[in-house]
This record gives sequence, C-alpha cells and structure tokens, in this order.
Amino acid sequence: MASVAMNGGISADGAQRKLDAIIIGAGFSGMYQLHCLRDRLGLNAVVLEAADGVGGTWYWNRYPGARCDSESHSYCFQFSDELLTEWEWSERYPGQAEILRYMNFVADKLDLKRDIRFKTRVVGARYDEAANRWTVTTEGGETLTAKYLITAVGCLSSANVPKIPGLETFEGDWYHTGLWPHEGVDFSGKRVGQIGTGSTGIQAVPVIAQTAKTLTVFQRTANYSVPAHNAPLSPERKRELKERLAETRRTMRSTPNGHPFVIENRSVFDVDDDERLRIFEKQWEMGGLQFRAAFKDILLDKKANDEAANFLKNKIRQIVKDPETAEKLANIDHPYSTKRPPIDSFYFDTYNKPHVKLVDVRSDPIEAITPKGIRLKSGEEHELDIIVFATGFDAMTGSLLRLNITGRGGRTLSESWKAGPTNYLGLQVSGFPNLFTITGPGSPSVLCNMPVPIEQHVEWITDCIDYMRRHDVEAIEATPEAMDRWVAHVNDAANATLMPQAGHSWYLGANVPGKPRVFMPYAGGMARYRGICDDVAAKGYEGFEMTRASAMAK
Ligand code: NA7
Repeated sequence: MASVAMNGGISADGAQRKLDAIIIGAGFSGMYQLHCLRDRLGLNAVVLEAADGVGGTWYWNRYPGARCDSESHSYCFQFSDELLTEWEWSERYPGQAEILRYMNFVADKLDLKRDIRFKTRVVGARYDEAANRWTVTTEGGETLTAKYLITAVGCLSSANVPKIPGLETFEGDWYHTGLWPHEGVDFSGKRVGQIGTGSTGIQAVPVIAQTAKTLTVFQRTANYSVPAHNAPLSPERKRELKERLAETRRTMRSTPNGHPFVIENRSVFDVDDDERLRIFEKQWEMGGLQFRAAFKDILLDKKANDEAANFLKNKIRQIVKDPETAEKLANIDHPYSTKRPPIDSFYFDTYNKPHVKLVDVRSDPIEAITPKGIRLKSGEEHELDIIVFATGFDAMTGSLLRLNITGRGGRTLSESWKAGPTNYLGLQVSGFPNLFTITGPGSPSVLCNMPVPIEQHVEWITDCIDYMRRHDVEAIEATPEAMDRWVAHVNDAANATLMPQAGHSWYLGANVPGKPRVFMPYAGGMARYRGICDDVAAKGYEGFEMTRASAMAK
C-alpha cells in the first residue's frame, strides 16, 4: 500500500496531521512497527525517539567492548529477504558500531526516518475516553494524539545508577555503560574502577584493561561466562550463511529462545561422566550461548545444572592464575543460566594482568563514594580517577513506567503495576485500551534472541489493528480475567525452570531497591508463546474486549 508522507507527523505547512498511531522508540521494534503500520496498512504513524538517531539500545550502549551475544546472522530482521541478502556482517558477533550501521541501513532502505521525530522524549501519555484517543506529551511541551499507542522502548533502556552516598563528591569522572559518551572515554594513564560484573561488565573489563593504568573491578555477584570466540567471518562462512537463510529462519522460529541453534534432545545424565565432559569441552570450544544447548535439562534440573556449573567454575580456576582471585570469581551462588549468561572475550584471562584487581564487595560492601574513590565498609579505600557503572538497568518495567502512562478513569500504569507488572500476553493491560507494549513483561523478550520476539509482536499487533479496521472495531482492551490467567501462566512457566532461584537477578527486578519481585519474562519458550498468540488471534482475539464503532457512538 502507498505510504503517506508525514515528516514525523507534521505536514509540510507545519500543522499536525491526524495520526492513527504513535510509536515510542526507534530501535528494532519501533522501526519495524512503523514499516508495518505505514507501508503495509497505510496508516498515519509516527515514531517519537529521544535520541538523534535510530538504534535504541545500540544508540546508547557505546561502552568499550559493547557487542551483541546473539550471532550476527541471527541478530537482524528476518521478514525481508532483500534486507538479509543485501546486508553483510563482518564478525561472528556484531559489535555496537556495526549494529548501528545495520539499523541505519534498514531505516534508509525502508525510508523510515521521515516519519521518526528524533530528539523527542515522551514524558506522558493519557487516554481520553470520550475521544478514544491517546494524547502524548513530549519533553518539549508538545502534544500529539492518535488512536493507537505502541511502546517500543526496549526492555533494557532505563539505566540503573545505584544510589551510593557521596557520588556527587567524586572528583574524578564517572559514566554508566548504558549512557556512554559518543566521543568515547580515554582511560590511558587512569586508575579506573568498575562496578558490576553482568554481561556488560564482563565485556568492558578486557577492553578497559588494555589502556587503563590500573583497573579495579568491584564484584558483588560472581558470574559464569563462556568464551564468545568472536572472529571475523571468513568469505566461505559468509557464503554458507547466505545459502542457509531459509534454514536459519526455520530454526530460529522453532526454538524456545529464537537462536539459530537447536537444543540437544538429551539429558545431562543420559551420558556417562567422560562423555559429558567431552560434550562440555566441545561446547566450550564452540563458544557462545550455545553452551547451554548441549543438554535439554540444564535449566530444569538442579543436579543437571550443577554439572554445567561445576565445569564452568573449574574453567575459571584453570584460567585465573592467582588462586585467591580465581576463588572469588568462581564463588558463584546461583545455578548456571538462571541469570542472563554472559559470553566474553578474554574476561577471566584479564585478571592475570598485574594492573587488574578484583574486589569482592559481597563480603565487604561499597559504603560510599568519596572525593578520591570508593570506600568499603571495612574502611578500605580505593583511589580512582574514573568510575564505570556497569550496573545494569531498571529492566522491563522501568522504560515503560517512566513514560507516565495514564489509562481509563485516570489510573496510571504505575498504580496498576504497584505489586509488579500484570498484563495479557505481555501485550496489553486492562484499563489501557489500544495501548500495545512490544516485548512487554510477561512475554519471552529477553530470554530470546531479541529480533525474533520483536518481529512476532510487531506482526501480531499489525494483524490485530488490521482486524480491528476490517471489523469496525474502535477499541481493544485485555479483560481482567484474561490477565489473571496469563499472569498465573507466566508464574507457572517460570517456576517450571530453575530461573527464579537466582534471587538477585534483574529478571526478578531484584537489582533495583524497592522494586517488586516478580519473574518478568515469559519462560515458556518462544515457539510455544507464538502458538498461544496465534491461537488467541484465530479465536477472534480471545481474552480481549473489542468495542465496535456503533457501541462507542452510544
Ligand atoms: P546486569 O546484568 O544487571 O549486571 C549489573 C551488575 O552490576 C551486576 O553484577 C550487579 O550485581 C552489579 N551491581 C548493580 N548494583 C550494584 C551495587 N550497588 N553495588 C555493586 N554492584 C552492583 O546488567 P548488564 O548491563 O551487565 O546486563 C544487562 C543486559 O544487557 C544483559 O543481560 C544483556 O541482555 C544486555 P548483582 O548481580 O546485582 O549482585
């Protein structure tokens, strides 16, 4: 269908056109949602984006070593053969700069930028019941209205800087990895302290250590990591990947996590000790998230998980030469993969460098930041020139709640989610008609290779809006009963795995003080989830209340 030239919702004479849809965020989700609504359904849609470019998380996360942990050939849109064929990745795992180039390539190819309003941060959204429209307010004080409001704000976009007393007194510089300066940071000759050893921290340590005078890593929770074995893609591998596009796509659609590899159909104790060790070694050599696909029960059975965990802890002890440091790193308190499992490039090896030191802040917590550095509870003080906060995000709900969304009857999303996020299919909340949350809590999202759940949500929302238009439906809203059933199912799915056992994970919201502890992503698997969503649609959007135009007029 022909697209409508909107220039970000503003017509050539500066007046605001009547919008059908407002999309918040220009990452993978927002870009594809715009393409679907504008170019497939012919709607007047606009994307509002705080940054001055596309990319979402890859626009902001420019920290040293920032790289995706999905393999490049799978970390891209699958909906278009043309995009897949034209774009060529250079490495096994794509780095931040290359992903950003890819996203600009897609945005230009699909001519998306003319309908994205950059440097436009949304600070509020309110549903007007009488008009059945959403009014969105921007930081600049503008208002825009549309029938549909679609959040495409990502799961990990609200940076979490812990409130450590004294930060404002620090005389050096400090940065959060998720809000990294575009011009980069020069670590040469500097005494650097890094707080955090999640996926981000584990990527940053080896790169910062290359130039810093000293690097002190403050570790609260020790973490597993498997080598990424990142490398440039050879011409043969590039050719092979292009030839296998259809097969890769099929695999990604059929697996529980959207990755381009299959989980082996065998259990840890189906094989003897020697064979198990051989398999783990092979997976370690292969590298990446595929490690956990060696057996099907690693996330289901604690004893099975212990085998993988012990293998990985032993690897740390083999790599790290100083036994005391090795023990601190291997002293991991949660089952493998129950927190997001990092993959790395020489993370543990970096601790063999004389200028890199590990400080265990579980046993001796950070008490304050002083003008000169970081002071621990014991009184031990570390003098620093730069502090890097690799402390993660107010994940999954933070980016939604800071939009200040108000639904029917003046009820805010924060009120609705006081005890933790509740919704139907991760897509809709009762009381918030025509609001769709792409990769919202309660959907598989972060447990998957992200482009897969993003495409699935965007296509489902597009089909739903298309259905509404064809059936004269003005408003769609999840029913409270459907939400209750879905929340119970999300909890059951999580409890069927070992994942809730990592008590301090951001999956549970435990990394942000005061946040309700609820296991947020849907752990039932992507392929199963897709089936449920398709079934709901096939049954005329079961669990949703649809209000027709005739009923609205009354
Ligand atoms: P994560 O995985 O939330 O990691 C944050 C790290 O920061 C983790 O080691 C935390 O320890 C640590 N942290 C957080 N607050 C503090 C304080 N106050 N003191 C000491 N240490 C602290 O975030 P990432 O950015 O690494 O990864 C997020 C996702 O982005 C990743 O999984 C990929 O999906 C992409 P804790 O474990 O809470 O004890």
